[in-house]
Amino acid sequence: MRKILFLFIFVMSAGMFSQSDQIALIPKPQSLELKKGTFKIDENITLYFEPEFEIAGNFLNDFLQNGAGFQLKKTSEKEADLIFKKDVSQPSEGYILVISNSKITIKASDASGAFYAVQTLRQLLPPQAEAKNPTKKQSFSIPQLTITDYPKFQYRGMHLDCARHFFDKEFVKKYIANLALLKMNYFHWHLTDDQGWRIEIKKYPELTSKGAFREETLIGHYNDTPQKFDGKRYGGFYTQEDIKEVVAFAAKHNVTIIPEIEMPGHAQAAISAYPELGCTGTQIPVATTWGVFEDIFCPKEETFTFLENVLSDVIPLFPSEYIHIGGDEAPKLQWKNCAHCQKLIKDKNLKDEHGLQSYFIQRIEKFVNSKGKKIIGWDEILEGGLAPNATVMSWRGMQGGIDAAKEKHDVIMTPTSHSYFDYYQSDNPDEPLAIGGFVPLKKVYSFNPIPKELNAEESKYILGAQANLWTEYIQNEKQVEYMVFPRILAMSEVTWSGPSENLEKDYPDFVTRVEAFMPRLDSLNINYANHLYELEG
Ligand code: TNX
Repeated sequence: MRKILFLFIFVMSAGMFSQSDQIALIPKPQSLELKKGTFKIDENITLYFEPEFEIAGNFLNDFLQNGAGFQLKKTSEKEADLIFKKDVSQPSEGYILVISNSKITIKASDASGAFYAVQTLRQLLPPQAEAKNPTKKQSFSIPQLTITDYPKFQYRGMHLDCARHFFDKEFVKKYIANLALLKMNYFHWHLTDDQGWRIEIKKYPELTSKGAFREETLIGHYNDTPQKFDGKRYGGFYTQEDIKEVVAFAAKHNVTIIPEIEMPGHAQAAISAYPELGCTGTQIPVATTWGVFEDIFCPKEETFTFLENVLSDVIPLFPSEYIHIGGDEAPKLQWKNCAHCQKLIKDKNLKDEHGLQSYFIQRIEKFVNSKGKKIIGWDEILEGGLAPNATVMSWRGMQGGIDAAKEKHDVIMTPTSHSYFDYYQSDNPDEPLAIGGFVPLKKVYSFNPIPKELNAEESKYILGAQANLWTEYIQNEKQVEYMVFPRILAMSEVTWSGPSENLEKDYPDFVTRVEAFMPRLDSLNINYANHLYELEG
């Protein structure tokens, strides 16, 4: 009944989508005008693209090769049936896709726009086109239409914590490919934490030989009694060759990878490998439980040298203009008890340990800026004074982002309330164990990254939003996907199409498209949660 009602509302409110079985575009384009008739894509269709649109053109041909068993033959602009045309009047990352009875024309002003036109074209093909290696050549009929589209936000991100649990490079590539399908453009790769250091650093081999492995893992809730350990040595890391491979893969998917190297907190794995980086100098193990730990980097010269050497190794691996330096959850007890830290506070005329953290981050920022890159930090970097060029990721709610925007700093919104996909998505008692919060699909869909506290001028500093997947309780790939899908579909629509202005109307329409999208997720072999869309959260 619910389904019929949704379909009814859907057809009434968006006549353009009346072929809902076929058209389930996510994120929803800014405008879509459906025409009568279809266009047949088969091996006789020819292709033209300018060199600037090579990534998009190649993606389309690789996609068709895999899913339909043929490629489009390249020909001249005049003769081609499917052409990519440069059109400087299109907005950044935007495109126009026109499918007529005889031609497909894609117009874009930049490579991203052309790439996203291809993702839309891909979603117009039936889900079977996503399945790999057909036994015989396929052909597909797609509707004639005109789509005019562009993103509301320039930053549309998804995060994955590969430190608490390790996911191999093949899975990370699949994760990135799925972002591309949804027109998301940033992958925030959480590479270091208390429970594991996951990126090879040539100068410091013990970061990975020791710091990438822990003796055993806590299973069960923070408050479970008795707590249990699984008794298994656990770990893994990415070599620099692995990283290069993933970065190259991301580039072909128009995704920028932002690496995160955590400091000064969440550093226990690094300190376990090199105890001199801590304030106590004692040998500690890689953490085996979850939470926030007292052992953090000590603001000594040798620590700064270490971090600068690490960053010098990391920066050339990633084309991203941003490097994420963490900055969250750094307890200050050890800095309170460390004579060197107290002397530094006095010498540099700092207010207290928060001032010292600000000094720490600013020093790192200077170094990162000197390499031509910008830092992003979690909202704790506001405490004690922001580093001059830092972008703030607001996670403990929206307030950090509001404060940063008022100080004219760029902001990425990632509040726990709407974008923590490690939180429960349903109230079903059979849900797999998760961290305590509750973020159902509708809650994600209701997200507006622009807080009402900001005026139009200040709102410009909100670059966009990101969902985070922390993996304390997420032990395998299937569970990663279960937590991410379908909630990421909502985040993609919020950040690309824009926040809903009429939830009661838009949400049922979205859910109908989510349901129609599921066969595509099946074809892509993605595990997803397919229940309880009504929860308000
Ligand atoms: C807080 S979000 C953290 C992470 C945890 C997460 C669990 C942030 C900057 N820090 O270290 O994994 O909560 O939800």
